[in-house]
Amino acid sequence: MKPKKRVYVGLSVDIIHEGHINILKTAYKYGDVIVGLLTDEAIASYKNIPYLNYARRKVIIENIKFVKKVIPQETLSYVPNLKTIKPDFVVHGDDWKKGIQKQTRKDVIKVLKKWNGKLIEPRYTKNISSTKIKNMILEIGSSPVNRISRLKRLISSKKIVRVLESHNSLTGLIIENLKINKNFKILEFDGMWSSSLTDSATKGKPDNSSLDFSSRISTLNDMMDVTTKPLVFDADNGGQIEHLSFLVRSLERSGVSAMIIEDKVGLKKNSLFKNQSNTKQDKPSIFAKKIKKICKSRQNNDFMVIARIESFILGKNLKDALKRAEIYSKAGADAILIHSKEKTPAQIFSFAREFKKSKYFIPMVSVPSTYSKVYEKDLIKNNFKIVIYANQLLRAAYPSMHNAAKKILEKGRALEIDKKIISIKEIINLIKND
Ligand code: SPV
Ligand code: MG
Repeated sequence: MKPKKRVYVGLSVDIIHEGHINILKTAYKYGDVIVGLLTDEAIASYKNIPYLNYARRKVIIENIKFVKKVIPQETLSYVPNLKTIKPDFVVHGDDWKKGIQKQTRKDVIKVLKKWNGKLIEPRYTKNISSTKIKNMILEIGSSPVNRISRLKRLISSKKIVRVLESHNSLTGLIIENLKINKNFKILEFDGMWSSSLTDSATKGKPDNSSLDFSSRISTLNDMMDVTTKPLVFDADNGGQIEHLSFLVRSLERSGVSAMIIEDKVGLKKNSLFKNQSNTKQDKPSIFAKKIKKICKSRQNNDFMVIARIESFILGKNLKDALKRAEIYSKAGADAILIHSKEKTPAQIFSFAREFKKSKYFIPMVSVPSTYSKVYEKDLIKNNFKIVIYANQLLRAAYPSMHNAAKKILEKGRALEIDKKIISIKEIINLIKND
């Protein structure tokens, strides 16, 4: 008996639908179907991570009668798996002729030629895709539990998790919906940062904790109502240790994925202020107690506590920062934010180099406000896992609003500013109402 032909199908299948079944059924007609199931990391390299993790997706695909075997496809490119398997056929819907997968398709055709393999492209099942179904589900609402865990999953599957400051629902929606295509990849922000600085400024108050946590949580809930992405909460120094468990409970209930606490005491001052006199750093052992308290209070282990080290802000040295990082990590912190107000990332990179060698190493977070020239690719090279763009949306909005107000005063009418601002039609249609 002639051995059966080998058919390769690359799939992500987050949510299985009739389009996938159609592809697998077609593939089955040509021989034994080997599914190269894209790993979470492979998917994260070009779009948002899947709802279901690799292990769960694998169980689903393995149990489809048309499938002989499931193997991991660890890259977006099919080439490494194809070279190993040398299939007689590759089956893929014809939708990849256009758009971001165009290049992947070309590479498949090229490599198949080497052993006379053939590409079969059944007509794409119209009006259905995992992304479409996912968006429909997301619109119905995402549960706080799902949302809390999402940040940890992003950290384990992405090279770097991109977080942008959000100070109200509208900025939350920008972060939620903005997607751009660049180099055959879909780029988007992974989550929101609820910043004490921009939340306070939006309410006309200084960033010195004059905005209490109930007000901060109220803004937070507004944002959570209309978005689904994870949120990282700036909790200043966390307040009194005796009150921390209540704060953790409120944040978890709202679906927050991580809280960041900074190791400063006394009247709070924003870290980017030049003059930090009268600002003191907490004793590492006392701050460690706060971390432990948060770990003990949380109900969901995926709710992360991130310890923010202010040594560099207060003029202390690398040794002090490193000593603290180890103590905080030992106390149970899930990640370390090493803060700096230098113009270059040299300071945080020197910390990263040393901390990486420590047995207490945990993921690192960067906030490139003053060293904004740093590229994400360099943060990745230096082992940073989260980047927080901490204030840019408010800084973008304020000058634009100020200028509009000024122009109306200057001209005695609004016409001159009309061309520079969103139209009435657009603003009416900005928020969906169905
Ligand atoms: C914030 O955005 O409120 C922060 C970061 O805590 S910083 O402004 O740099 O202190
Ligand atoms: Mg802050």
